[in-house]
Amino acid sequence: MDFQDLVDTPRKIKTLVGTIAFLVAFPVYFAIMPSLIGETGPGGFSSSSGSWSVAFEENIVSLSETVNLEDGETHESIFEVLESDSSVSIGFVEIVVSCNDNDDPGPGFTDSADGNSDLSGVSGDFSDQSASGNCGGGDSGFSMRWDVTPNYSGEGYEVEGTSISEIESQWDDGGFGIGEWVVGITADISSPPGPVIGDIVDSDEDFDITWNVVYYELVITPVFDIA
Ligand SMILES: [Ca+2]
Ligand SMILES: [Ca+2]
Repeated sequence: MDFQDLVDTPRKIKTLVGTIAFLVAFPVYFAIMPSLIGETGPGGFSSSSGSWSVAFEENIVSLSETVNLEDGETHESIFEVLESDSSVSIGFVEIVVSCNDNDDPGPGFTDSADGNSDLSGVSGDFSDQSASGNCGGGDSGFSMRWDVTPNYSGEGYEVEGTSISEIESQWDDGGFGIGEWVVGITADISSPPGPVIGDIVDSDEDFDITWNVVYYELVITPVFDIA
């Protein structure tokens, strides 16, 4: 096939022009690509300073259960946090326990609960927490929260004079927080004396338990000042 065969119809000319354009564009494309995907190290896109908008795309996984406890009884609530994609980090893990004691005929004798965590089955170095709360009034029950990514808020922001890799290293869960999060909840039931001696007016309480793990992906986009 000589050159004449390649260009003897308009269709062949178009194909040839397209092929040449691609052959020219191809090396240019691959020359630019590394700096676009930010894998070139110093001098690349990811380490260059600039103005960035940082956002957190969150995905919350929850577990809820309700348990009924008698005085002094303990329920171990277990929340299994699973590993995600490498691009996904854990912001925080929390447990919220609520209760509302309306078993007593008058004021006082409000039930309460204590919580104690056991994080021995969780990867990373998290401090155990204790909390307690009354089952009544405006602020019933108790909650606990552990930041797996330090100082995680999920609030987006803009930042200047830093690089993508610096932002990424700031928001990092270190691969921790995976495993079994356990909190033991112990009820303290308070009951007024019954009309008949030995009668118990209030013998138990319901506790609503909700666990949340907030996963997030960082979304970093350049900010261009248009003068
Ligand atoms: Ca009570
Ligand atoms: Ca009760």
